[in-house]
Amino acid sequence: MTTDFFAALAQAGEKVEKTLDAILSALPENKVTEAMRYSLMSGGKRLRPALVYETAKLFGKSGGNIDRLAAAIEMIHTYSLIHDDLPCMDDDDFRRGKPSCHKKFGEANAVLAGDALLNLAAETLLDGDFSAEYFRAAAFVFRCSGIYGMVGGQAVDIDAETPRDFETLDYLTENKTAKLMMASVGAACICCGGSGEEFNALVKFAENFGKAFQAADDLLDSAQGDGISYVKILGVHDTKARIAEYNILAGQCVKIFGEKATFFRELCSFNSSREK
Ligand code: GRG
Repeated sequence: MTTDFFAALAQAGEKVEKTLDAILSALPENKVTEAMRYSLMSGGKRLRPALVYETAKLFGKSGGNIDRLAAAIEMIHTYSLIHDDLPCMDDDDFRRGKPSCHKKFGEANAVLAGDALLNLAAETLLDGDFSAEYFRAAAFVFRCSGIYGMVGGQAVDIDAETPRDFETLDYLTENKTAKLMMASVGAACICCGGSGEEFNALVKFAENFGKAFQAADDLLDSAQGDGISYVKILGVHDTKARIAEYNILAGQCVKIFGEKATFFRELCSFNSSREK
């Protein structure tokens, strides 16, 4: 990866944190808002905001609506992590090396913090400068994060009767993990007036990148738990081969953007070598 790649990632992090901080500062002070801040500002990689900002850059765009998209998607991502860590889901005591939200604030506050973040994501987007494109972009974000997307994937994941085969793994990875990345590039593309061809290319990139991302996550997670994972179904060797295949497919998707898509290509290399 080049220094430009890391600079772009850091810049996306700074920008989204500025927006998030401004939104959080206006909230009333209580245990739930403390829990929201704790989870939102605790060292996430900010990959989804980076996908939003870098997509906008492909079209030479930036501005308030793009900031809102990046912040809203990071809120949805954070709510999903808070709820996923709860005892009734994955039951994780730690997140990003710190006590998970419910361990620090108790289960009731963690449930409400997640709920409030999802709601705040909607409020943030509804606060935007509306155009027909912006409306379609916001609708795409919520389509990708609900039962047709992230929640739908999680529903299959937690169902003990789900067949433990590759087809199921592929379905739930596309929904649970990739859909929010597809939302990031797709919504930004719509917002910036991208063509249908550009939208399809970016969303397909994010689908392949998201699958590679989940497979890399499974390789990093030595615990593996009870759920379904690439390593359990394919083994370590074939999981690595899959990641390489997804990276190639992802790279092909963004070819139409030529040199401008360097960030997207480097993101795939970053994923293959990441340690967290
Ligand atoms: C509870 C509705 C609901 C959904 C939960 C996203 C999710 C579905 C569960 C989280 C656990 C998990 C393994 C999700 C897959 C996606 C993933 C690898 C998330 C972690 O994303 P990163 O690495 O997180 O971008 P950071 O910490 O960098 O923000």
